[in-house]
Amino acid sequence: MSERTLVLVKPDGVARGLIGDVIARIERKGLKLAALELRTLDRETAETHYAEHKDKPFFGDLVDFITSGPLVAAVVEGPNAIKAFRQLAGATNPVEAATGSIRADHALEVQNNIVHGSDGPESAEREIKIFFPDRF
Ligand code: DAT
Ligand code: MG
Repeated sequence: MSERTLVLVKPDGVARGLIGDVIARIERKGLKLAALELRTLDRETAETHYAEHKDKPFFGDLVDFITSGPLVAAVVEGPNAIKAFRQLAGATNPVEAATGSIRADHALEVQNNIVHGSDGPESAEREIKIFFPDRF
């Protein structure tokens, strides 16, 4: 069954010229782009997107980071899109991510880990509404 997930190429990925690499991996996997946009988040949108982490010690730094420059927001769809993209991304901490994943190939530290992907159907629906409120 086809499903949708929200993917971000975070400001570090954009600044390092990795938009094309991330999109190429999505396409190579067989997933489809249903929406794609470059934008810079305001703090309120960033805080809403990362609301589940609001009580964590790293929340302030996370919001600073995700609002620090342009990012790419995408809706990606296909069979098992949520898990499929999480597999492409690799584990949150790049030094624990599977060899060959985006985070393992391109990152060293947990905050600057290049991409975001929704972690389940409810978060996907919630996050897609934040980024593309009128389109899905
Ligand atoms: P993921 O992005 O793999 O879904 P998450 O939802 O647990 O991971 O955390 C969201 C982001 O917050 C993550 O991509 C990077 C940052 N983060 C997570 N744990 C962190 C930590 N211990 N220190 C600093 N940043 C952290
Ligand atoms: Mg998460």
